[in-house]
Amino acid sequence: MKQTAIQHAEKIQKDGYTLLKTQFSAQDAYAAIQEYHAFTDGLPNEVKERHRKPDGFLARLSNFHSVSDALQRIYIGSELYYNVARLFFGCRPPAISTSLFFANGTEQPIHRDSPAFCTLPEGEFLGCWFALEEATEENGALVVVRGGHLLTEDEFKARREIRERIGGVEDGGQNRLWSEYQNFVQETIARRGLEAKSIEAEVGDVIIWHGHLPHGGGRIKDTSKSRYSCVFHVTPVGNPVFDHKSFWYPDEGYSARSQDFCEIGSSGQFMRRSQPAFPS
Ligand SMILES: O=C(O)CCC(=O)C(=O)O
Ligand SMILES: [Fe+2]
Repeated sequence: MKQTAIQHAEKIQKDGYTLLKTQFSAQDAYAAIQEYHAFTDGLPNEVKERHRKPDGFLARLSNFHSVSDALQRIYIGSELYYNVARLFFGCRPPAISTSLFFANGTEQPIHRDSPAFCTLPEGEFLGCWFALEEATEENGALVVVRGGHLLTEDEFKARREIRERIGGVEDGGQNRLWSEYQNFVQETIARRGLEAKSIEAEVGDVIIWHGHLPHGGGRIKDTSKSRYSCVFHVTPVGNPVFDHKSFWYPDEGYSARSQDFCEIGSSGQFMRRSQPAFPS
């Protein structure tokens, strides 16, 4: 039976994620992949080589949606996604804060995105992953820890302990804080006996995860295979989003990302103004 928007929003609250089947066409997915190739082919060789990974694919590209008509079409055409996100945000419309475009699976260890998308109040963030190609055991499906977003009992104590041990966010501190935090998340999951499970997806599917949901990229059996996908990081329109500095030092007065939003076409939906880039 088809689930309604409210059932999906409830599932995100309860389980930390939900899967929306077939929200856009394979044709639009193909168009987005073609646009990605046109864009990356046009980059200077030196830039491409700098961002090429050992597996031959380019590293993740942020904010490609800002210049891709096909990605914008896919995003605004997904009505169920919009209704679910809107309900989740207490009836405030979602807007794209940033996005990441992946050409293949990531094999990212289990982590929470929350240090990178720090909101006030916390948790006003959803990761919305759009499958431009199927994602399976072969090319690395997404992995989620159901219910792991609710494990918050030691949260502030652990953050303080890590912060005091590592120190500031400069000179590589940011990366060490990130990995220590993710170690804490993984240890908490293990202690509570939760297990990661993989979610296979078909082209056109959308997986939405809660900002605190531990998730990652599953093992890739065949590393020659692509797994095109785009994940939109969305927040309620106009809600300030801070980065890791505020996550770790909330009272230091670090400023939020720019609050310059523009309409996506004439859809009545919004995205933060941005440019594609390879994040470091
Ligand atoms: O695509 C994946 O394998 C993981 C992506 C991810 O963790 C993210 O974008 O936050
Ligand atoms: Fe993530």
